[in-house]
Amino acid sequence: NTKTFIFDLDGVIVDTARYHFLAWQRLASQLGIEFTPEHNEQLKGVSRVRSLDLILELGNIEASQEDKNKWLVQKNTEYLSYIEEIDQSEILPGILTVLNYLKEHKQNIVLGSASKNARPILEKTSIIHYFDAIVDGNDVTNAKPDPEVFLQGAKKINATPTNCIVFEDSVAGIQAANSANMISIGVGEKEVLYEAQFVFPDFTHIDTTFLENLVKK
Ligand code: G16
Ligand code: MG
Repeated sequence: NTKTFIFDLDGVIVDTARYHFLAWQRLASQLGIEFTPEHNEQLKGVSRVRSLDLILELGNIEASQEDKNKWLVQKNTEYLSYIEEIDQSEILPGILTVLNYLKEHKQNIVLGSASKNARPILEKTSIIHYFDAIVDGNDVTNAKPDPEVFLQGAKKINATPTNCIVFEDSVAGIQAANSANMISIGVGEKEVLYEAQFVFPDFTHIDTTFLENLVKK
């Protein structure tokens, strides 16, 4: 039995969600907008452009395209400075065990991320070789909750969506997986990710019996 396991990047494989938050928070405070971790939940998995729009809506700010472009560059420059020196130590607990298990059992491993910075992160953390296919923010036109990123991932290795399993830390990502007709597994808080078919606090709670059952299904 071969299944396709699709991993989100930020907040699932690496602890970069907090860097996105810090960079957005800096911009928001500069614009006089209060931006809390609760607000940030809605930005997770959402594209850079859409994230800025959500923050501006929060502060009731209408801006010119020129200003928006400037702020997008500013946010990304700050984010890049955080990830510049990222290494294996920022891989989230339990991830390598799960990736190794799936590789040993000849399962497909795919990346489905909204980030345009996904490839350099996979390279710097030395895990890019695990992935049979990579779909990121440079490939898709419709951001999560649209299922495009996951459907493209499945297509790249000729997998049927119902044979795909998605790991996600964001509400938008879980909704994307569900509308792609894939099995959705939330990594994070049950209260936030209640739309997922399964939720685990982190990958150390996902044991091999659970994975084995997904493969057999
Ligand atoms: C990620 C993050 C989002 C971020 C988006 C775009 O997606 O969760 O917060 O806004 O990518 O990232 P970038 O600005 O680097 O292109 P994911 O899908 O990996 O969680
Ligand atoms: Mg994420």
